[in-house]
Amino acid sequence: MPDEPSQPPEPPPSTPRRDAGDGAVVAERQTLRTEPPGLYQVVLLNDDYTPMEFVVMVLQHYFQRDADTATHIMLKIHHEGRGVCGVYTKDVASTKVELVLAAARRDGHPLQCIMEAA
Ligand code: TYC
Repeated sequence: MPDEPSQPPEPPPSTPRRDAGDGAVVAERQTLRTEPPGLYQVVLLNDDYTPMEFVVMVLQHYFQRDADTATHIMLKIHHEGRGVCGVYTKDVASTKVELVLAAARRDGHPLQCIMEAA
């Protein structure tokens, strides 16, 4: 195999290039900005049929609340119509909503669980 001339590696095609004036083309350094992930609150809505014990179980099992905190949040939802269970990234919030709704439907409860931008 013939010796290859020692050339610097080509930048990837998407890298902006400019002529440095001496005929050489250099790759510009790009400042990469990554947006912080958006946060979403998972909210439970009140209804007249879902048992209080089931809502407390949901808050403990899916949102890692201790018994006292879960009861407090459940009563807040019961009296005010809605309550925040926790704040998560989009994928985590979406998964929690799906899991809570699946558990509620499995047990025959009409519990509503939604996510909204925090
Ligand atoms: N209001 C329900 C009852 O009296 C209890 C309840 C609380 C239901 C919170 C839903 O998200 C909820 N059994």
